[in-house]
Amino acid sequence: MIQHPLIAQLSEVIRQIWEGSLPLQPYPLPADLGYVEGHLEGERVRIHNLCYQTPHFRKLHLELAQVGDNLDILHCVMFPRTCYDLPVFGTDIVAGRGQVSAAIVDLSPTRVDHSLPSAYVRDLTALTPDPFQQPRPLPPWGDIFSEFCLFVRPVDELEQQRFVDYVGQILKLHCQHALASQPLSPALAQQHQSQQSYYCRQQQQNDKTRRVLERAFGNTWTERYMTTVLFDLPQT
Ligand code: 18B
Repeated sequence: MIQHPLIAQLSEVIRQIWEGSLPLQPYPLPADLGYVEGHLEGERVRIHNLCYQTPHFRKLHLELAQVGDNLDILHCVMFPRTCYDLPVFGTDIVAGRGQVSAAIVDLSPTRVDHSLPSAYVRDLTALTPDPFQQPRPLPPWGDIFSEFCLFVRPVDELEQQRFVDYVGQILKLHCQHALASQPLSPALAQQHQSQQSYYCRQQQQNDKTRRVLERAFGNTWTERYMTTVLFDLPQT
């Protein structure tokens, strides 16, 4: 199956920005989970993972998944080390039969009061993209996202391009802010740790992700995958 062009394009943008702006080190994924293929009762699922860490990020994860010959998924999360006052960057694109049904991107707060650092608020406000025709409502577990969260079904190539451009811009600004970020006090770091844990536990409740994986890999594997590869909790 050919990758949806929007997914191919965004994965290139993410890799280039990471490589161009961050001091990447390898991240050791469980040995059997870098490339996986499953085909239990439903369709065949193939998953490619790319994973790094840096001084500011405990984990940079880009995952490309293909389900049967009609679902194509890009998943990316940048988990900061909890001693920095940095939000969690996350993006997900789900495309089926040539159509993108979901495109989401956010810089999600890790402060206890759910605010973003003022430099982020300033820059994100300045970058506000032109409106999309089909915004989508967030699911109940989506209380983790910021007021800047963009969740849409892009209706045409123009909107797809607008989405990729926007993700590229906020990813660049996030890398710049991260590189300049100084460590927090241990007491504050602990708050960021518990907020980031909440982010992970909420994401683990995404039944749409879970169902796709369960049909190909079964319940036990999926639980392990969602809690160790996709949304593992930060260490204290
Ligand atoms: N996700 N997504 O990453 N998910 O991982 N995703 C779907 O059109 C996968 C993240 C998010 O409306 C759908 O409804 C699989 C991150 C939200 O109830 C499918 C993987 C974010 C929704 C998948 C994956 C995120 C959503 C349904 C592992 C945000 C809407 C598509 C590779 C930062 C949920 C549709 C709802 C939907 C699947 C968000 C099939 C398998 C990091 C909000």
